[in-house]
Amino acid sequence: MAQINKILIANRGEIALRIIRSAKEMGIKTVAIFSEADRNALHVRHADEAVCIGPPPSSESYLQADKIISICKDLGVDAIHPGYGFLSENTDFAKKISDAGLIFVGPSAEAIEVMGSKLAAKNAVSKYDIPMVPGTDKAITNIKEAKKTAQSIGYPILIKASAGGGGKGMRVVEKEEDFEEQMERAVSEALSSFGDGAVFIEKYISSPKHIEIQVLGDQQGNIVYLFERECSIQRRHQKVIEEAPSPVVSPKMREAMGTAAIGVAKACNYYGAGTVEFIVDEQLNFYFLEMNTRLQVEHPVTENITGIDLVKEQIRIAEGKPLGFEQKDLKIHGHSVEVRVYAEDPKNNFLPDIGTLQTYIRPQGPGIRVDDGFEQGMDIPIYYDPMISKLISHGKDREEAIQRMIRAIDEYEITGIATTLDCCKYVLNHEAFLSGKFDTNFIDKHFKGEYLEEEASMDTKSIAAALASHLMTQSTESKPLINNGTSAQKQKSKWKN
Ligand code: MV4
Repeated sequence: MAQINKILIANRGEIALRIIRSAKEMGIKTVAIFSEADRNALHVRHADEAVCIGPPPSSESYLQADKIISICKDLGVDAIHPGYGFLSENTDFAKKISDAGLIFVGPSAEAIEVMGSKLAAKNAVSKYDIPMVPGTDKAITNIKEAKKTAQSIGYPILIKASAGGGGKGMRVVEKEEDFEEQMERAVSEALSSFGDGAVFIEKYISSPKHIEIQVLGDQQGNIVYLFERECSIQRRHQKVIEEAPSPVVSPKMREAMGTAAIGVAKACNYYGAGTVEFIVDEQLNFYFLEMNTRLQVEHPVTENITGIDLVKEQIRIAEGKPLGFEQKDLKIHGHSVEVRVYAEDPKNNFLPDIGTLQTYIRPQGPGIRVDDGFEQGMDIPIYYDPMISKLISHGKDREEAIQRMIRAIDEYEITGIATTLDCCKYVLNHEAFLSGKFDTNFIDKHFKGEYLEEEASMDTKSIAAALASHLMTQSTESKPLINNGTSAQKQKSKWKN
């Protein structure tokens, strides 16, 4: 058993800060790394030590594996937490860390490698009776044979890149005549994007829900599942709203999915925190898609409903400690929702909006958590992910968690940058969302930028009406319509929300 005394966080933004906080609570010293664009970032201020690692582009800073490892040697660091993105699912990085005698806070390099290849993953889990979408389990080499397989599966089918993930390199084929052309495109796309042209086919599930299971495993071979997260509200493979538990998963289905997820984890001798992704069809059949071998952005909703700090568990597991609980000790407590606040303009086709956070006031109150890495006055750098923060609510049931989230969105004041907050509020109020009858097509199907414009002009109308009635009553005691203590800009954002 190895004790971790000093940890380096190979990441930035909200997740770096999130990890620093748990490490501190465990009495572990923290080291931040930062690029020249992040000199004033919160993760730098919160860490015990911080080292500049290079110029702003990720390739010259947060992706510099060798530099990161050499900093660990210089500062007497004994473990590296990779967060999500950047080097978190890089097999070579995990290998280099253990070769340097350091601890990687994550699974083995072998598990990362197997799950990084869709075909290797399918092959690894094949002995575990995991439901999978009908399709091929080998790379396609012969077009004629593949066409026959597609015929027997039935169109539409989906061509996927083995090295792909998160929706990259996928192609839908509606009918046999299109098969060859789409296949050629898929292979060349896979080659240019991943340097690996291996593709396979699956039956295309047209309106799936995306439901994932959080797992935790220790180095002794114990594995538990921490229930599901519903992640169907997404746009262009970027998640927008997540919640736990899922409104459509029954206790029986939960147990079946949990058992399948444990099978997937066992198939690669998994330890650490991991997520097993499933797609769920309209009849609520679930199929294994892939396993993410990292801590995920949406992990806080699971923390809320289980009461478990996933980062602390990751660190304890990396130290070689056995899990301190069993499956039967885990219960679901209430309901939790997360919205991702992106610096994107939903009125302008979600184009990234950069600039300065002129006003930045976080919501507070019961059951609200904000994970962010910014403060008022800071710039959102153009070099990285446009996510400003994650707003997370927790309530006794789904209704309370949603209403609490809407209340918190109204409290959140952000000016200077367009954000996706209004879009999230629109979704949270939508009948299809409230009823749980939604799938991964929700945003495309139900949301248009103009809806927000309409709302804004309605607000203008109601202001005019209030002003008219104010002028007509002319009471000397009446309160001013506009609070002089707040700037006009702040007011505008409040009304817009
Ligand atoms: C699918 C699918 C339909 N049928 N596979 C997209 C991301 C990658 N992890 C797998 N994805 C999908 N695989 C079959 N056989 C539809 C998707 C998909 C999707 C999945 C999860 C969340 C959002 C999605 C959005 C579009 C397509």
